[in-house]
Amino acid sequence: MKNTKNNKSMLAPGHRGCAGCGELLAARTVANALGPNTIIANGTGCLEVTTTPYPQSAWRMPWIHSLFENAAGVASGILAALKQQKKDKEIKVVAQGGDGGTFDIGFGLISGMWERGENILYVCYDNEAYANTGMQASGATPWGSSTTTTPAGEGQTIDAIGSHQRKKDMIAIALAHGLNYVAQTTAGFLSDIEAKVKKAVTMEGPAYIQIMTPCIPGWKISPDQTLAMGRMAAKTGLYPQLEYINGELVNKTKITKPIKVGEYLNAQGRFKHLFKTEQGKEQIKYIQSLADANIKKYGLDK
Ligand SMILES: Cc1ncc(C[n+]2csc(CCOP(=O)(O)OP(=O)(O)O)c2C)c(N)n1
Ligand SMILES: [Mg+2]
Repeated sequence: MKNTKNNKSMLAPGHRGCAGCGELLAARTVANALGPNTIIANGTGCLEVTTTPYPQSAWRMPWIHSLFENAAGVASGILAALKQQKKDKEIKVVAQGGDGGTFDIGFGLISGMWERGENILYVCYDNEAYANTGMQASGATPWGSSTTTTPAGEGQTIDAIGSHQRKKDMIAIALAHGLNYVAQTTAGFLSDIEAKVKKAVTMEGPAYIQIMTPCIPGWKISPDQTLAMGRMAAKTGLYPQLEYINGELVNKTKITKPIKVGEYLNAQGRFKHLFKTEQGKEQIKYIQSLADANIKKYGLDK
């Protein structure tokens, strides 16, 4: 067995995340890419709850949790204090949280932090629902997903398909704030996460990285499917790997042979109901049209 004392990972093993958790895998990759001269402000959610059961912490770096909604506000305060001490050039401030904390509940403070142009990296771990409290739908929940607040049902009403709200386009919202660095990737590509974090910290001003992180119980997948789901999400076109610098799309990972969304959806329990009814099958066609639109919008086939 590995001696954990010699394990230099910034996020130690032995935390309470589910086996195969995409969020923990991505967070460890982010933390290792950031290194020790970093202070992280974390919103409430699975990432916080599983890594810091009081009085323990799995973080081998300065890390603070205050409330669900205020990771960005806490990060702004930390940066102000570092500036006062003239340490803001040597220590990187990072705020992070889940999709609920980012797309919905913490959004006001994130928008303010971006508006102020502060030199803070924000990382969103997007498992497409409020996972920590039992998988309620968030602004990041995709069309057709069954969650505890949008449960799939019987019959022909639109409610039977699960969520029938479009996923909020946070990448476009981040770009609209004029951020210098905006990127998207998934937990299926750990070296891509690492490269994007390392790039983001070289940029002056606010930066945003959004990482799709498959959730074992919430997506009703097995622990060995995390990487495959992350990769498939990108390769369908539903969750492309993108990198914007100064508002320009400078990097996109090409999709030469797109995977059909049906293959991706059928692998997950949260979409299983769509395959059982005619109405559901219509939704699969609609979800395919969303993936196709992304491929066109970002020129992923070129
Ligand atoms: C103001 C406030 N509202 C609700 C909660 C309850 N709550 C804690 S964690 C959580 C879900 C977090 O979801 P997300 O941000 O997507 O992170 P995940 O757990 O999915 O990683 C909720 C609703 C809270 N702690 N504070
Ligand atoms: Mg979530």
